[in-house]
Amino acid sequence: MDGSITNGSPQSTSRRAFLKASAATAATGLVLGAGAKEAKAFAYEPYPRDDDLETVVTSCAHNCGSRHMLVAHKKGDVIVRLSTDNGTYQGDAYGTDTEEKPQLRACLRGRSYRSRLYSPERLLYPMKRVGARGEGKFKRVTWDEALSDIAQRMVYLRDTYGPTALLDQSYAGASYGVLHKSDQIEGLLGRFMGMFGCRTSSWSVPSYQGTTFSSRTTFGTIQDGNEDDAFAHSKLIIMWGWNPAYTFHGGNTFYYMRMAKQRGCKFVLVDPQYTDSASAYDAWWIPIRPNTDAAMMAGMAYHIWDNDWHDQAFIDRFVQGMDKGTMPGWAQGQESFKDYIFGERDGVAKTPEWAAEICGVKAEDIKKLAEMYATTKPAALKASWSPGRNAYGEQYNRMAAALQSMTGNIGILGGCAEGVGKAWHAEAVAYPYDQFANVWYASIKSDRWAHCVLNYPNLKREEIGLWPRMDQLDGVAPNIRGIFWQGSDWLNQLTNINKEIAAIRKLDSYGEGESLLVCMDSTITPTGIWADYLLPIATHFERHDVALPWYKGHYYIHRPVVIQPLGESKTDFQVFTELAYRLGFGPGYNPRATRDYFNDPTQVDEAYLVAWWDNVRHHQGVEWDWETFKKRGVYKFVLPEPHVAFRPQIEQGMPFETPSGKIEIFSTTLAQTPDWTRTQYGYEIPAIPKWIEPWESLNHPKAKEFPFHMISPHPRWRTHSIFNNIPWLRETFAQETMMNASDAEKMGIRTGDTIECWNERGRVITPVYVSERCMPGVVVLHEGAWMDLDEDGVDRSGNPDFLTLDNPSPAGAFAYNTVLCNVKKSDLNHRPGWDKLSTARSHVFRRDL
Ligand SMILES: Nc1nc2c(c(=O)[nH]1)N[C@H]1C(S)=C(S)[C@@H](COP(=O)(O)OP(=O)(O)OC[C@H]3O[C@@H](n4cnc5c(=O)[nH]c(N)nc54)[C@H](O)[C@@H]3O)O[C@H]1N2
Ligand SMILES: Nc1nc2c(c(=O)[nH]1)N[C@H]1C(S)=C(S)[C@@H](COP(=O)(O)OP(=O)(O)OC[C@H]3O[C@@H](n4cnc5c(=O)[nH]c(N)nc54)[C@H](O)[C@@H]3O)O[C@H]1N2
Ligand code: SF4
Ligand SMILES: [Mo]
Repeated sequence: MDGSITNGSPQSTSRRAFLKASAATAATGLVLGAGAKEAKAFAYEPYPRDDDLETVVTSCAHNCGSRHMLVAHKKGDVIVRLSTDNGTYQGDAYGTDTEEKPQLRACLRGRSYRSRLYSPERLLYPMKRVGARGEGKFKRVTWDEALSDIAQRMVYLRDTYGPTALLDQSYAGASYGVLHKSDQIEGLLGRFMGMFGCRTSSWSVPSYQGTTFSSRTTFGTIQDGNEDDAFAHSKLIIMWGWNPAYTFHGGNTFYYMRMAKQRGCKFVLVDPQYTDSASAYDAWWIPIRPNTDAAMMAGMAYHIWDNDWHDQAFIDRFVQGMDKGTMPGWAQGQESFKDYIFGERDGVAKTPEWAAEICGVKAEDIKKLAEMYATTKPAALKASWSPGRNAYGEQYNRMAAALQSMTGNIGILGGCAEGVGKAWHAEAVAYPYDQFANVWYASIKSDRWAHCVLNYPNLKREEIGLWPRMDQLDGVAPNIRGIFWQGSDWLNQLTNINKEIAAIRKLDSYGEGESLLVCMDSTITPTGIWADYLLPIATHFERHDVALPWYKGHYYIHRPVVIQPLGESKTDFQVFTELAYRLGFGPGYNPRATRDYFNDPTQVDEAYLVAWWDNVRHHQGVEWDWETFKKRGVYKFVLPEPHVAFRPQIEQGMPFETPSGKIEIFSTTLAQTPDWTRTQYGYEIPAIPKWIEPWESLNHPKAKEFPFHMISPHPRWRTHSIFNNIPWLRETFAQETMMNASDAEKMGIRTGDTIECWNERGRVITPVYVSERCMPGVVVLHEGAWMDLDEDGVDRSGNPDFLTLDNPSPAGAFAYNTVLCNVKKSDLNHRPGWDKLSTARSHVFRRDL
């Protein structure tokens, strides 16, 4: 025992000895015959054999970057094993996996889902808070008690504080399904609160609000994506802040990128860290100072023009405002993009040398990349969302669109116009998506809610991105008194957590009954700990739905009720329907249901889904009926050619969905906005893409005090905060901060030490990983760790959102990656996750408090 703790070798010796012994036993068993146990050569004993199990096709449901098939193997009502697509489920031969119809094979998170489903953190009963908010003390109550009290308090808050008193913080926890949705626009909560007559909605998407703005401004749509198989046809792929080996982005991205590699495609990575995607494809790594991407791209544009490598015919035909000749008549004399790049107005030519000073990339490298991109056809500049999750992130994405346009890489196979990158169109909505969907009485920028609460009523509209309906343009700021978290762990995931906690304290100060916090989730979460009520929600294994692809992919996966809901959990739809009945609008909210829906949703859910499927058959030419789809479990469309965004515009001259019908590098809408204070942005946004200095970066004077730029990418082993409590996954990757070897050496820091990263907003503790894969001056810490504050206000889990800033970028981008901090060694313990604490938190489940 002692030996196995202090030193691994005795353990491994005994493991080897054990294996030897069991091999010997098995061998003897064969020889001995009668009397010994019959050898069936079954590896999984004592687990049930496949023949004893029922096999059910389903899929994951979260905001995880993709959508794959899971196959549940169950005995009775218990899932004993999960596997994934093996090619057979659509009726093909085992192993079928083609370029046109690839398998949808699950990642490590999906495959470990069983341990999340049955985790000790599962919420099984409605819980009511009995301690202070955030203390984590709850008692079990009945559904009736919880829902009566919630309904009563909702009415009181609405009637006392008006139709904006309740804040909708639903988010994409349950996304890319057709019936049980938790998003801000098509979600179940938005419709429920809208019909109730009290809702402040949260506009702006953490993922890519700056990118959305860019895609809409430039192309008039966020459907600017190709299907992933188009990557197989590129000759050059520039992964700009894109790491699909880690951060999933569509169905089978890596498979098609490998095909491209096999066909001779070259790869480049522009990123402060050297990623696994780069090493997989032997990419040329260009380390860049975080948040300076727009400057580097401007330098590339200069070099391309300077050498006449641009595609003038493409520009003249399809683009507005790229140069003087393509400025619209009404804007003659205004600054075009080329004017800006050559410094005609500001006297600053955006040369590669100018850019090199800002972004830390050598001018020769900027030139070399510009040449590669402009002279290799077709080339995919995949400008991912992360560098846009920054102060002025919208400028980076618009600048990328300018490069994609000037090289004529839009609308052609092997090129790339992404952006947001939504590709093939999925029929997305099943439940009644009618005039009551997404009704709001005020809308604020999502991560300014704490600012709104803390400063109410002394707020300027632009401070919180307040966006009342047009007829209420002079509306006042909402007096937020309640929050519903549904499918979101937003207290843990939005920016500047300490400020959010201060906002909750302010709600506390209003007194008992004067505010309401409700968290609907399938597990206890760091957010839930702060709620007054925890409502246990059935997972996607426990309710009926259909899975949609995440941004890319052309298939539908059936998602049956695989097992009965654990404990007393109910679906979100059941809960809102029952609450709606209590509040007087049940039949309107869920027209197909009666009140018995709370007891049994089976028939009603089926009816919604059948209606949806009929729509799919009608619009998308699917030959299968609903029963066949249910039997097979998956329907994969085979497209006649890879889907490429804007092909019809380029090949057939269809107009783009912009005001001018062209790709708008010079934006009609932005140029014609007379008063920025009357938009939800509040601040001026230039009509052409420009480099704008972010409010924190390594070039900022503040870097003297806080010399490290922290970026917080998405973890391979989690979906944001989901799966943080799964020990299997934490065995694969650890929450740690990566820093550069020369920085670490100067500070006497070595791999495995514990460090503190801090700035004026917060402090976090993690182990450190010292590596050359991270450029000097940068630290990398993945988002999504379950916050765990100690009594001194230090977060021991290593959640970067204690350090992020909630200031909005003008177009609404969350500035998650605009963070300066400092680093030092620490004696404090890192606490990797709550499973270590689950006994400490087990009072959550106690009935008798
Ligand atoms: N495994 C996994 N996959 C996911 C998710 C998940 O939680 N886990 N979440 C999904 C969701 S909701 C989203 S929004 C997407 C996010 O997708 P992305 O935004 O593409 O992903 P990130 O992981 O944030 O960042 C990708 C890369 O950008 C780099 N980067 C960060 N800042 C900068 C910068 O300023 N400049 C440059 N050039 N590079 C920078 C990071 O080092 C990282 O390698 O991922 C989706 N996929
Ligand atoms: N520092 C930093 N922070 C970031 C980011 C970053 O890059 N850096 N990225 C941001 C991005 S892009 C995103 S998208 C956000 C994600 O932020 P969140 O959406 O808050 O993150 P998740 O961890 O996915 O939380 C979803 C929650 O929904 C619950 N859930 C799942 N299914 C259901 C359901 O059917 N019903 C209900 N009621 N609940 C359900 C899950 O259990 C989970 O607790 O994080 C953001 N935070
Ligand atoms: S990428 Fe998402 S859908 Fe696919 S297996 Fe992983 S968690 Fe599930
Ligand atoms: Mo996201």
